[in-house]
Amino acid sequence: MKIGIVCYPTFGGSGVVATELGLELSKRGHQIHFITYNQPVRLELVSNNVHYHEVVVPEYPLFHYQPYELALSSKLVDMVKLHGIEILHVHYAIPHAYAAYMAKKMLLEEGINLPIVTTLHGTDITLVGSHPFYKPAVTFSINKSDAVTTVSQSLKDDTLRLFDIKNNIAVVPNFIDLEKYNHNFTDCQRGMMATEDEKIITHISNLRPVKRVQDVIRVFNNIQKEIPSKLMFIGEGPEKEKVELQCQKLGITDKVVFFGRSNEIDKILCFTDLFLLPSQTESFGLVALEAMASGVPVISSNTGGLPEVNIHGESGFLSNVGDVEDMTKNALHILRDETRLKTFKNKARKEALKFDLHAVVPKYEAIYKATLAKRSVL
Ligand code: GMT
Repeated sequence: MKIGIVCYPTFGGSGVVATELGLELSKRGHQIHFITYNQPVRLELVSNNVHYHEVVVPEYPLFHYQPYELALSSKLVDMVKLHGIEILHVHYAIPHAYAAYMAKKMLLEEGINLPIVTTLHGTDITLVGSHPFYKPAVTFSINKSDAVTTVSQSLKDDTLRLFDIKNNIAVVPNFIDLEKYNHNFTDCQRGMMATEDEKIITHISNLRPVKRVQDVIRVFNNIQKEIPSKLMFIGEGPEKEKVELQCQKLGITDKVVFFGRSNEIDKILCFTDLFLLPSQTESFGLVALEAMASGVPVISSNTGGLPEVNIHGESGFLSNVGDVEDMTKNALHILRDETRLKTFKNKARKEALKFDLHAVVPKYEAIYKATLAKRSVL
């Protein structure tokens, strides 16, 4: 199949999933066309089956807001015609599903029926999409998609609760390339980050308020009072300054390593003992799965799709949002006993196996095939 993929090219989970999906589909013989405003961060153009087409929005002084949707839908029309793209998979409803619908309408005028598959990722529904300013357009674009998927059952439930949806929604969970995270612990260069007796705790996110990064620091501060440890803090975002200040106030700056954005999270997870994800809301928590695939137990909140990924008492523990004391208690329970820590590490990896990309990617292929088949009888 010739498949167009529209996504955000940044470090966000939706862009990562879209990129990994495209790369795996290309290995399975499909021709993939990424159409977005920058080359996706995890995209290495090493295969002749993978193409990247940049959407350029020309600046014009009259526009207070540059019209990205317009540029994207025009680019989609051009690329579909030029490369014979048969199906379009858009990740994140805003504004991708909307732009895709416009492109579909324009192409219909030329006798081309382009099916649209929309994958909802989380904040496009739970935080942004349901805002009254966007809701009518988001509802419309979801209902006009030829197929709709969500990354967890929880996100499907939220979508049906928040919007008037006429379409079927299939749940296709996020997935992971387990091979990439199958490292030998002795190769990790752990010694560069911590001493023998220190435990390594990690948090990775885009440091937006929804990630509750101050809770990460509170939990870590409690842990390090009991057990010598270091915190690896990866990501950039609006809460970073507050976190730096919080660390100064608590006097733990020397125990926290700020990495900024990183493309090497597999290397960091390799030497990590415990992962913290206390988010306010999380439709899936791809980063928790990445940690688990590295054999790292997860202490997270029990919100959204997280309980579908992080299994309480198996791959880690779940606590109510904001319950720093419970998260601390659970973290210490895992870290205090070497045998228990090892058991949790093994179980985290075992739970991650359920999300192997070889099991999940065929589900998307099946959706493409069914959607294309439906189109031919229209
Ligand atoms: O988590 C983020 O801040 C990024 C965001 C995105 O849209 O890229 O992630 C969402 O999609 C990911 C991939 O499906 C999910 O794993 C995240 O849980 C989800 N984030 C939220 O729901 C807050």
